[in-house]
Amino acid sequence: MTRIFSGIKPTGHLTLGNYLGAVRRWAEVDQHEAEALFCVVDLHALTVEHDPARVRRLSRQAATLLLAAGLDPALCTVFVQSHVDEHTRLSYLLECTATDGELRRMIQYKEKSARAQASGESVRFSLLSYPVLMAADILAYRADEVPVGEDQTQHVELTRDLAVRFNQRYGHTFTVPKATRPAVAARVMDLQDPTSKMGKSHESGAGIVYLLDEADVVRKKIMRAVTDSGRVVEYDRETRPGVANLLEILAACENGNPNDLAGVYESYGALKKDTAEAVVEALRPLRERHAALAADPGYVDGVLKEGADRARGMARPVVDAACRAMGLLPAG
Ligand code: AQP
Repeated sequence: MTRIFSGIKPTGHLTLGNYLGAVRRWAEVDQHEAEALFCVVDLHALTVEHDPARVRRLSRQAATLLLAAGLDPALCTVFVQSHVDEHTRLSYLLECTATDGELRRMIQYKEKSARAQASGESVRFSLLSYPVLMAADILAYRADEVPVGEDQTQHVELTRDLAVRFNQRYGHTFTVPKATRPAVAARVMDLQDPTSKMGKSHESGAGIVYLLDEADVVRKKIMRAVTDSGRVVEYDRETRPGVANLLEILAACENGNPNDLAGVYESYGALKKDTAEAVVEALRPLRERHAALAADPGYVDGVLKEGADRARGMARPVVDAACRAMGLLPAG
């Protein structure tokens, strides 16, 4: 059976981008068709300025939202990265496999380090090394597939390179995984700046639909989405990124096709109105289940503990094998 691994960073409140680009497919498809592991990758949230109490809160909230979105602990494994030490053990071994040059080529590193430097902040070493930790997250489970949005493709490529290099040098240890992407909404854009990704850690909330936003807030954000001065509804990501983003969001919510939907609308206003309603409806069941689960944190903690136990049982033999392959003396 195909094994799948994917994760979500508790760097902010989960967004519509996370849902349409990743989580919805985990719940609707992946957990049913594969042996799937889904992880709140809390260690990744430490690579930038953060408030410890907030990371803790957001980690539990992210796990709760994953369950609210439909992940079923009877079908898949849901856990928190820092609860399974094998991720950091393997990460070091892979740091000894990766090169400085290939990590400095990562687009996210270039963008985020430039942003940090521009605002006078120091750049943490972990921002450079975290794609290696992400590789460890995936390789520790010998995952075959990694369902991710477009922004993570380069990191999965790095993971593949490290797996191949390690296997060649030290003997076959890891499965070489591949990234898979959703058909639409692989990259949901910020409603106020449709040339940049809707990211949960971005500062301005006006262009970001959070999964826990009230219905009226969602409507307001979408009705105020930046479009352009044209009038004809056309699907063209290059020349009309704002309209294209709305069409993709609507298509994702209705399992439609953005090109076909473009032909249905005669005004931007009508497109926005239908997109807003489609998003409100898509998020309604999730918000309702979240409210019920949030009232029972003991249940969520129990799911995470069981998930971590199961994940550890899968990762430990793989990481032990990697240690032996690299020349480390077994602990006895
Ligand atoms: N806008 C998006 N459109 C489609 N997919 C997206 N994903 C994230 N944003 C979009 C996918 O959601 C999964 C988890 O994402 P993440 O937690 O790794 O990243 P993030 O939500 O983008 O968080 P940040 O902190 O806001 O991100 P960065 O660090 O990029 O600034 C992934 O599968 C991701 O592809």
